[in-house]
Formats: sequence, C-alpha cells, structure tokens
Amino acid sequence: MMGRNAKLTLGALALAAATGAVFACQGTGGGGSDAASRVYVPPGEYDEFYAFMSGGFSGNLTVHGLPSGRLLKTVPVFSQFAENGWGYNEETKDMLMTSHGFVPWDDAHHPELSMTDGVPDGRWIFINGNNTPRVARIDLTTFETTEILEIPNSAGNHGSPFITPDSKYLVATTRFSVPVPQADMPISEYRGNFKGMLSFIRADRPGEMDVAFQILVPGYDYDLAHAGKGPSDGWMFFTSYNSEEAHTLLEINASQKDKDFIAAVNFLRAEECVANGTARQMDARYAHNHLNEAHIAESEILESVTVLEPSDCDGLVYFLPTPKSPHGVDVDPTGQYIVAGGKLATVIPVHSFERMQQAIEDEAFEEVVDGIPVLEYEAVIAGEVENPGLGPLHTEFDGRGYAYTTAFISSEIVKWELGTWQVVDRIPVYYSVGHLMIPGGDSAEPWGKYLVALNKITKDRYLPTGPELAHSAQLIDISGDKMRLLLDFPTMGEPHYAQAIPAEIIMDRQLQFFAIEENANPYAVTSEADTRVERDGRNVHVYMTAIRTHFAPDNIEGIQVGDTVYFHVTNLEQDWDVPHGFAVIGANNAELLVMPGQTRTLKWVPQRVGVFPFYCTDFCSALHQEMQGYVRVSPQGSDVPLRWGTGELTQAD
Ligand code: RUQ
Ligand code: CUA
Repeated sequence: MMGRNAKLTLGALALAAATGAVFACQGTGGGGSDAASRVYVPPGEYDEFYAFMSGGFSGNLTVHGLPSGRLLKTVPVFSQFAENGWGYNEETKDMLMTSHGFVPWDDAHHPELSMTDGVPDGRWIFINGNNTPRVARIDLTTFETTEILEIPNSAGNHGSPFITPDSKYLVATTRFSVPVPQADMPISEYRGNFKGMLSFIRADRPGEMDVAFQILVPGYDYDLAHAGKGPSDGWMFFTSYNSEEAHTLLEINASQKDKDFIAAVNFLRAEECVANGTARQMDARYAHNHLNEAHIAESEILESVTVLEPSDCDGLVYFLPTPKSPHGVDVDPTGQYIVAGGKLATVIPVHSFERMQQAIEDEAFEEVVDGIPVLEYEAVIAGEVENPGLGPLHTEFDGRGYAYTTAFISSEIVKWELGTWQVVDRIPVYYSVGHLMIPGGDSAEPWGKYLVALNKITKDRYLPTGPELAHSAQLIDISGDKMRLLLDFPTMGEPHYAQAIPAEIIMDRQLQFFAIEENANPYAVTSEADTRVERDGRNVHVYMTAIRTHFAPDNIEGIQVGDTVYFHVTNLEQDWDVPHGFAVIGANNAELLVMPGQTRTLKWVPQRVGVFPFYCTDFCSALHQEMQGYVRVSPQGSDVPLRWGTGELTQAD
C-alpha cells in the first residue's frame, strides 16, 4: 500500500510540474541580458555544433545547429519521407524491409555517434527503432541512412544503440521480455519462461552490420545501456526493471522491490566464450538492408544467430542492485563511475567500477540468479547523491568533474559533483525533462559548454497549435558555476535523446555531389545521347536525364493504360546543392528528389487515357518552371508507337 500512495503523490507532483505550478513563483524565463547574443548566429555564419535529435514517433533524425537551435535537415530513417522520396523510390524502399515485411515506420529514440578512443569522431551516427527492433547507420558525409539491421529475439529495442569506445560494437536490448524462441503460450506463464536478450552488433564495418552474439538473460525489462571506458572499457552496463517478472499492471507489480539491477557485461569474456564454442546457433529470421555501391538498397534475410547463456560462460554477467526501477545508466568520462537514474528512487546511486571488480574478486555475492551473481550493493556503491530532484532519469557529464541529471517529475536539471556527490546547482526546465544532452557528454571528452534539455511537455511555451504542440528543447549554458537558460526551440516528433559534435569535425567532409562517372545504377544514363524509352511487356523503362533546365526526353508517347512506367531520372549536374525533382500527375507514392550525379526511380501506373505533364519539383534555376514535359497515355492495345525525345521524337525499333 505504501508504494501505491507514494505513486499517487508523485503523480500529483508530475501534474503540478506539467502545468507549471511548481515553478510559477520562479518565473519561466531565463537567460539574463546577454542570453540573446549568446545564441545569435549572425546571417551567413555557422553554428558551433551539429546537434542530432531523435525524431521519436516520426522515425526520423533531425539535425539542428547549436546554439541557434535552427533546424538544418530531417534525415528519414525508419520512415517513408515524401519530401525526397526516401522509402518510396525504387532504390530505397528495400531499406524498410523486415522479417515482418515492409515496415515504413518506427519509434526512434537514441542517436549515438561513432567514436574513436572514446571520443565522437563524426563518421556515422546510429539510431534505434524501438517498435520493430532495428538499428540504423547514417553516413555523416551524405546525411543519409545507409544501413538498417533488424534484431532477432528482441521486442522493443529500447536500450540501443549504445556504442563501445572503438565503435566495434553497439548494443541492443529487449525492453519486453518474450518467449525465446517465440511460442504460442499463456501470458500468465511469463515468470521464468519469458526471456530478455542483450545483443552485441558489429558496427565498425559499413554495409556489414551483424549480430556478433546475443546473451540470454532473465525475463526482466531491459531499458538502457552505456559502454564502459578507460578502466571499464570492455564492459557494457544495462539497466533493468521489473525484476519482479510481472506481466500485468507493471506500474504496481514491477515496483515492489527496493532494487532492480544494472547488468554489467564483460564482452571480452563473451568473445572468449564464443571463440571457445560455448555459444549455440539459434534459428532466427531478421533482415539486413544496406545501400550497395550503386547506391541501391539490398535486403537479405538472415537465418541464424549466436546465443550465449551466462550459466555456460562464467564471469560474463554480474548484477549490480540498483534502486528503484532504474532507467538511464551513464558512465562518467573517467570510466570509474556508473550512474543510474532510478525513476522512483530518492537518491542517485553511483557505482564504482573499481569496487565492482573488487567485489567480483571477493565473491561478495548476495545470490546467484540464472547463473548471474548479484553483487552486494554496499560492496559496489561509490556514493549516493542526496536530494537529486524527483524522478531522476538521465545523466551526462561536462568533463570538469560535474554530472547533470534530469528530474522528470520535478522538471529540473540537477548539477552535482563526482566524488563528493554534492548537489551544487539546479535549474527548472519547462516541462518534464526526459533526456539531456551535452555535446560529447557521454564520451571520454565532453565539450562541456552547452546542455540541451529535451522536454516531454510543452504546454504554455509556444503559440498554441491545437491539441498537439511541438516538443521543446531548451539550451542551457553550463560554462560557468551556475547554469543559465538561454533558449527554447521546438523539435520534430518526440526527441528522446540527442547527440552533438563540434561543426568543424564533420563540415569539411561533406559530399557535395556524386561523381557521375561513378554512378553504377543499371538504369543510369550519363549523357543525353543515351536517353531512351524501352518497353518490356507491360513494363516501360524511361532512361531520363535532368540538367538545368530540361528533362530528356521531355515528350513520351506510346504509353498505355495498364503499363507500369519506371522513370529512371539521372541528375547530370556536377555541382553542389543542385538537386532536381521529378513528379508526375497521379503518382501514388511521392516525388523524386535526385541529388547531382545520382539516379532515382519513380514507379508510375497510369490509370487513364490522356496527356499528362511531369515537372521538376525543386526550384533549381531561373527557368525551373520551364523544366517540364508530357507523357501521352493511350488505351491498352493502342497502335500509337513508342516514341520519345526533345523536339522531334525518336521511335523505338
Ligand atoms: S528514453 S526519455 Cu528512450 Cu529516457 Cu526517452
Ligand atoms: Cu530542375 Cu527545377
């Protein structure tokens, strides 16, 4: 009963925080007089950081500049995106294939930059799909999703895609335990029969993401993860809740115990056990998709996966008792401290990696669960941060010895000192903050100048826009002793997590156009002389080029109702920032947006007789409006010959 009452009180506080009542007396502004100049990026100048925000239920990733908060780009990942044809055009739709078929949506939570020596290096950014378990790689020379791997034996890929300091592995955990392998069984038989899975994915070989091994663990809910670094490199830490193994009304039934666990996994030990033949191969079905050399998606279904059980591989997994339904787990820049965000805890527990190793050596075990030793809390804890705010969730670090934790219920960021565990500052945020982000703030070397609070509830912060408001990010200056709120800016979808990197690390690596002589698309044409239309039964292939300011061919005749027409449009431009678009009336997918030097294909099935225009959708030049053409569609079986061209039409043989 006690737990239940406590929860009601927390609920009431959450409501108060959400409506701003808690902080009404403190005002809702921020900054001070020079806040505007701190975030002002004069026209023509660049932002200092790229920030990558997850798009939550949009399935996308958005790119913002900091400190301005300006939206620079939306990168479609687990979604179809009509703005540029991603997931609609013939070259990219296989990126969204899964073992469940075509799945053009997901719930994207945690962007994670690749790292070298524990520091973000700007090669790639990864992001998870929560719902149909997937991880994606985005290439940061093109800002394009180039690879997606489905995760087998997983349900709710939340704790993902946290990466090792050398980018060798990223991890993926199952939030929901399920029967492994999947089976038709009563839900009431959850306890002991449903299992969790911790997946290690080889991440440092583009185009070859691969589940290196999975670790079968008890049927809890595995929530988040972070890799060790420095002395703790070689370990991965995962939070879990529901160690009660409840299968219904988790809000009550999974909050019974004082402590749940952080699972500490020695993945170097896992590599040994796999090499020793301790693992087994398990049947599975999961998709691996990537853009090949021709920049075309290839999708394959994989059929087996390597699974390790802790009871067969001693020293692989240890449980660290952690109060109370922990959510985030964050490792400080030195790699010594492992910080948990116990959603319902009254303190922030901080474990010591050194003490953990000692406890393992001393066998200071409370018990052993499914072959996994549970270390004594007192033996591993380094300290507890008192008075951390209500509902601590996530922590990041500034590299100067301070940690910053979000408090969801009391809507604040709490700054505290590593080692003394003393709270040194706190600042209200608006409202109900989930993640926070400091550029490099989960790495070995944070760029600790700004902090971005990613807030769940917006309420009165922006002009109202009906029932749904944009989510709100808040930029906070952390360069001094006191945190200062500088800026609010709206975000797309629900940004759970974000990461940021100094602009100079990636801006000079940007690809400005694709070299036309390297275009390996089988339907590419690299000169207008080669443009043509070919009929193959009911399929018609249009080999088309676009250059300022015309398409070739721009007139096509001899198409028939019931044909499937593929417009393969090659953009012949070899210059930066000159995409051409292509749209045709009645296209029931999207337009194409074709980058310079690239080929993209739109499928069109004309339904009626007539003469139909197509046009360029991207304002590419002064005569962009002239960039148009016609397709003549005749009845099925018509004797109108297949002809195409610009000016006089050429006829097919
Ligand atoms: S999770 S706050 Cu994926 Cu914390 Cu959103
Ligand atoms: Cu090409 Cu507008």
